[in-house]
Amino acid sequence: MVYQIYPRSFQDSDGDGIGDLKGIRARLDYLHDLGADVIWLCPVYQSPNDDGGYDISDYQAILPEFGTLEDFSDLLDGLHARGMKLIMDLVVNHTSDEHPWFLESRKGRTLPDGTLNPYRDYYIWRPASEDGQEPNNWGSHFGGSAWKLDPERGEYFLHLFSPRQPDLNWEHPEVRQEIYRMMRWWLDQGVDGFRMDTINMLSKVPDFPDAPQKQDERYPLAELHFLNGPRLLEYLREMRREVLDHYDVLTVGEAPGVSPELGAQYTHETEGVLSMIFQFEQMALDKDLAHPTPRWTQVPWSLAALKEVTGRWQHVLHGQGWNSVYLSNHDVPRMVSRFGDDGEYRVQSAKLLATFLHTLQGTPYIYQGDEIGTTNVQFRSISEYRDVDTLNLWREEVTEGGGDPQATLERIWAQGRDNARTPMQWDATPGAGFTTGTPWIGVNPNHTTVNVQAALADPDSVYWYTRELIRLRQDLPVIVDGRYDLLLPDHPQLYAYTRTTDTEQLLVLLNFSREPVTLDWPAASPPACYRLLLSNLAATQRPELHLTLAPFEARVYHAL
Ligand code: TEU
Repeated sequence: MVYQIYPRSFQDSDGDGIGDLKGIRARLDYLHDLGADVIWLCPVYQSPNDDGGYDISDYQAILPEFGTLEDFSDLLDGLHARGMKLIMDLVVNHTSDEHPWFLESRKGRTLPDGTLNPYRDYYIWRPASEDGQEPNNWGSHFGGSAWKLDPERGEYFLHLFSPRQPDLNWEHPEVRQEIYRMMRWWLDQGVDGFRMDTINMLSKVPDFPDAPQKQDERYPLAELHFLNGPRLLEYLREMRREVLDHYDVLTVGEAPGVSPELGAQYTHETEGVLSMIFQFEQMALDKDLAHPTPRWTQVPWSLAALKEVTGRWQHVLHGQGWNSVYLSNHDVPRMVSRFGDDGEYRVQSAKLLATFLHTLQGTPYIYQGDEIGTTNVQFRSISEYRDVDTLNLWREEVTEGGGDPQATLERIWAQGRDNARTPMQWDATPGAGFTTGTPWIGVNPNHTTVNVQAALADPDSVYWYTRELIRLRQDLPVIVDGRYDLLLPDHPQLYAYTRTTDTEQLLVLLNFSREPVTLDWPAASPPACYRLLLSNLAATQRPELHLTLAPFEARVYHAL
């Protein structure tokens, strides 16, 4: 299991309201007890923090708010001493606009003394279009054009994310070598791998054509022209040859817009370029892809679509590549609020989602706080939000667009990235045990009841159930190796599947609804062969032929 830490929100050790490396170190026993094998640490590098540290100005320095390189190596030692590993966030599609490479690059093609600027091609520069506009119609992920005119250089630079995150020019061999040097440096410090941010955006279609427009979008997202681009595999193979092959590393690439077939190719055990990828299909289930504006409009997701997406990835990667299994991270709403029920059935549905994640084929990921069923937050005022994407949306729609503030706020409540970034809820004290000072972003008011201390004290909590699932996966090879087969494909409430090897079978029954489900025994073998391994409710040990599953009930049976 990989446990994801968003350091700014995990644990503050010095009362400045910002989580830090010493804070994480103080919680290593908690992570170890839960059963984390690997920690994925979101960026801790030097950064102006325009985008939560995904805008790096020095790849080989730690942001002072988080600590020092010494604190980092203490953390690494503490993890290794407990048999855990650490993967760093590798953000190399772009840097901060305060990175020295960018400061040099914007000086122009030639320097005042007439020599060629060695950094001139480190970023993607283009002149204005013939009519004096941006070079093309590409939009940024965070709204608006993906191009910004730099007054110093007199040209536009590409930024697929914020204007403070200029895209590096991977076509330039020296840029690639700089990145490989930096990666080797971290691996030589003892880190165990990388989570690679937006890794399939590195190669852009060279002539930068306009993107097709949906609706009346002024600046469409040009995924067609920058996802899985023409030279991507070449770059990743080179990275593997120059860096990764020389170390024992785990890599997971963030890769929206990848099909299972491509995913199998990227993660193939011998021919692949990465250990795993994060695919995004289940993250799109509640989005209306045909109508991208207004941004963050949520539509109901369907269980049929979840089954379809999951099944495709489970089948195509089986024996070919390796899945990463996740329903949440620092960019998306809390999984229990999005795919479960964060009211009456919070505990039950959080356990059901955990059952799903920990019984599929692939490596399960836990985002900090999901192990106690942390929920979305509803701040009353935009002034309480911190995320650049959220604040841009507000500016576009409300401040500049004159739209209805309440309507935008409600979409932020449902979809905003700050849902995942409120401080870790350790206890019921005013700072939630996260800080003794003023937290950089508000604590979710429900921390008085939803917190680690309460979860540890309650044998029926999401925490203890998740821990049991983690142990189960370690004990049962069928969870790692078994083939996935869907049962009752058309059932509107129940998600039922088996995992099968030559010697074992697992049967998973998940009632993804607020209504009870009654059914006949769905699997081939008679119930007597099956032993109930786990349930999020007190279920019968000897399953009957007719089953009734309560709302959000999950059961895992095992047959030898
Ligand atoms: O996210 C990039 C990414 O692929 C998603 O933001 C995706 O584009 C979006 O959800 C689609 O709607 C990574 C980081 O995880 C994120 O925190 C950063 O802001 C971003 O890259 C830029 O570095």
